[in-house]
Amino acid sequence: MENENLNKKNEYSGHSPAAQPPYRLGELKLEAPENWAAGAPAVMHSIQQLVRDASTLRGGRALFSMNQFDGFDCPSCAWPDPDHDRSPIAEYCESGAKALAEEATSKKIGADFFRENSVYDLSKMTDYQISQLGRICEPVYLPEGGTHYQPISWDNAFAKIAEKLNGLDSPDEAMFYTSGRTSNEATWVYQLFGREFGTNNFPDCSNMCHETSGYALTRCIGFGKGSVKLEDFYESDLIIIMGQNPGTNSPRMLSALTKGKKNGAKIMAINPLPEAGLMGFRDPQKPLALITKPFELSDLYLPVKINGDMALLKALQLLLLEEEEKNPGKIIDHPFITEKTAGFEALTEELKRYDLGFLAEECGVPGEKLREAAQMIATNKKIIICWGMGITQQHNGVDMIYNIVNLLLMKGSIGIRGGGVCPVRGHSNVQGNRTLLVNHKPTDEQLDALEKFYGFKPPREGGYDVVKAIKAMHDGKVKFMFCMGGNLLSAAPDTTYTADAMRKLEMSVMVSTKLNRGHLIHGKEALILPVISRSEKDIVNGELQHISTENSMGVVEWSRGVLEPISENLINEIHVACRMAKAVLGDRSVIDWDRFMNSYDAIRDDVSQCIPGFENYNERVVQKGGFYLPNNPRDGKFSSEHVPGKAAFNITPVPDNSLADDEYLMATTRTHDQFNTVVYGLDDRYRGIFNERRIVMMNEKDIEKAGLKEGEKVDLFNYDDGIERIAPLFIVVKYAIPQKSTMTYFPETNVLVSINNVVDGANMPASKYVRIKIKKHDPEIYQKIGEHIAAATGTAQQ
Ligand SMILES: Nc1nc2c(c(=O)[nH]1)N[C@H]1C(S)=C(S)[C@@H](COP(=O)(O)OP(=O)(O)OC[C@H]3O[C@@H](n4cnc5c(=O)[nH]c(N)nc54)[C@H](O)[C@@H]3O)O[C@H]1N2
Ligand SMILES: Nc1nc2c(c(=O)[nH]1)N[C@H]1C(S)=C(S)[C@@H](COP(=O)(O)OP(=O)(O)OC[C@H]3O[C@@H](n4cnc5c(=O)[nH]c(N)nc54)[C@H](O)[C@@H]3O)O[C@H]1N2
Ligand SMILES: [Mo]
Repeated sequence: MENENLNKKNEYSGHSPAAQPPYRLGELKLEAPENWAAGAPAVMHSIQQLVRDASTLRGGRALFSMNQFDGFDCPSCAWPDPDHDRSPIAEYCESGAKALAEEATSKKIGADFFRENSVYDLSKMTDYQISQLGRICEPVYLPEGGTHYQPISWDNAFAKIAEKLNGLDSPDEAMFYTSGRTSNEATWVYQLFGREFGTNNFPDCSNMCHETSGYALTRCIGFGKGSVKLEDFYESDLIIIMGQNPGTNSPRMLSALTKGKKNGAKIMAINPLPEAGLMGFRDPQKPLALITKPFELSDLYLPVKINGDMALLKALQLLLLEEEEKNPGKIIDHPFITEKTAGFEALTEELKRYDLGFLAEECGVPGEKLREAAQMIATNKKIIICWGMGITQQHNGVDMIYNIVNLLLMKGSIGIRGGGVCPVRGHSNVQGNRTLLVNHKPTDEQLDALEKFYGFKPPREGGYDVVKAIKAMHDGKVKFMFCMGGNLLSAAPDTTYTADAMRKLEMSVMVSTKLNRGHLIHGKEALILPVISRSEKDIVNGELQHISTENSMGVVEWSRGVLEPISENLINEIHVACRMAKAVLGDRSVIDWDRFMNSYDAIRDDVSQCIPGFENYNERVVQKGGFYLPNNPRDGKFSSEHVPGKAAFNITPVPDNSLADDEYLMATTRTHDQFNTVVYGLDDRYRGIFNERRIVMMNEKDIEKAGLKEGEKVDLFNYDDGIERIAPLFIVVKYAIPQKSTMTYFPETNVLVSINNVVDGANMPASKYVRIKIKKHDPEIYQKIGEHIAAATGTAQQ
């Protein structure tokens, strides 16, 4: 083909005929879902993963250093580590082992690979195939109109970036994305550069993840993070887990739940799916546990409909009021409410207008079960509520979190030992990124601190979040995209729209460890800048450096890699940001970037002067267990949007979720074999679904009503904003899920999520609230899907 580069087809405007044969489905295998997580199979899978290729030594050596005092922070999730003294071997889990195997692989790709494979050819691979290629080991550049990435020196790469950035009409025509693996130190220099350059356009993966939590918690209790510590799980009476799948996504949380339960806590799970990790647990690190019975986790499981949580939370509050009437003064903590909160009376009045029958119908959980749940809450005080994406990615997720807080405030359960709010964060340093100002809307105090300390004037206008940034690219307002990690193309909603937006860019720059689809759907010019990973040694001027991260509970700890870097031609993210700053700003800069590059202690010294809570950062971060950042709600101090000094009860509506006969609600979720957009394998072991990811989980009755059969091939559609969005070729799987609720995997169905379907207030994609239609598969459907879309969505398999 004369011009293979998809990017040449920038004129794409809708449907063009598919040029490639359609995606071929794998042979789907179904088994009964598991009712417990971890245990021997998890250990076996960890080991298999680590020996999968010739990287046994790289991976095996690393595993023993993961989450150890002198090792590195696990690159998988943000769950905190228990006291390091207690565990003779590293605290790790199957998901952590997989994440590590993924970055510690000995497979690599460089100039030869890119010479042999055009961007067009690579775009025909599936995400799973792309994930298998290995680490990128030298910087590469795609010139305008080019068909293949070609090698480039680091200096030339930064010169190209400088030329583009300095040629923009305004700094706001650039955006700087961050995925949550970037260290605190890299975060600091990165945002500093962006702000000295002149923009607050710092969209980040939080804008698709826990923005909802930060937004809601800041407004109702005055602080955007969770209030509990790990120890609180050990002392709790009741732990409620809503819209979160710990068995797969934060498996080390299962140890904390088990310990809490052994100390007497009850566990309640609220989820449309009876997830294995909510039902039972075998500790993979305790040999005896592998042969004894699994440990039962949930005492009560409430199979809520998708988005039914609002009605469910209202019902629980209503029932608590009823209980209080029967036992005045025993159920609700009036002294706490009077002293520390505002708005309780108005809430009481409002709740009384609801009828339990209506709420039970709306949430899909029978009244008796709701009463049982309310009893558990009524009779306990030390209550923790944990939540994940099942809550944050709802259009009314902010309202739902207000109601989680309402419940806890009624019980006086925030700011006490064993109780509080626990948004379970995703990426291992997503919380640290935000603390250190990767934030599209920094506060005046934060910017004042930068201005005072460094002496430049940071921009004061709020910047773009993810959804706004994509729209701005689409409208031609953003022309330059820089991504510090991640895979924005596949993580973002409305893949067709997003791909279109990215193809309009003048330049896209991706700082990455491995190849992903985001490198293949690019701006006119594109750069891939490969970096060392967290498990690798970061040596500067002959000295091994450490970086630091903040976990889900606000603990900052150091981390130091142990493996030799996969290639000599990699630099680290700190040097990427500093060298970019030097190339772009030159003599304009008031900051000594070399000082940062020569020693990360210098970065931490600056942070300790600018961000409250980081005093003596360098000394405290190397202490065992790191240090806690300040947290007012944990100390019983609250504030809210309209009432300073007090936490707020909020009144919110129950949404109308009525659906036409042929409509369903769809939530997009993760399999057990992926880390976000990185697909490790094709199995979802705990759910008993093997060898294919293009499946849709449906209730048996819905399958029958729709005239479908299990195993049947279907196409999925969304029609928001009057546009037909198509995800072709899925297999119907019968699953224990409430009627009218369906579940598919992300990123395959992101193409169905409208860019306008967002969480009110937080402006995140509502990826767990998508209206879809399901139709029998039509082989002609590919005529409607141009190769542009196929390349962006991974359906152009050859
Ligand atoms: N192995 C592994 N670990 C990971 C990740 C990974 O991809 N792989 N990703 C990391 C990241 S960035 C994050 S944010 C976290 C994500 O971890 P989770 O928050 O667990 O995210 P999901 O897998 O998307 O699924 C959330 C759960 O929400 C449920 N759900 C869907 N809709 C609803 C609803 O309407 N109501 C309720 N109550 N529940 C609902 C689903 O059934 C599912 O159990 O995990 C982190 N850890
Ligand atoms: N439909 C739907 N969409 C979703 C979600 C959902 O549940 N449903 N979840 C959302 C959530 S919670 C999140 S957090 C986002 C995730 O969005 P992102 O964070 O953007 O995506 P990831 O898949 O985690 O990014 C993977 C890439 O990061 C790079 N990488 C890995 N490690 C490193 C490193 O150490 N340094 C650098 N520079 N690069 C590295 C690799 O090249 C890899 O390909 O997706 C969101 N999108
Ligand atoms: Mo996330």
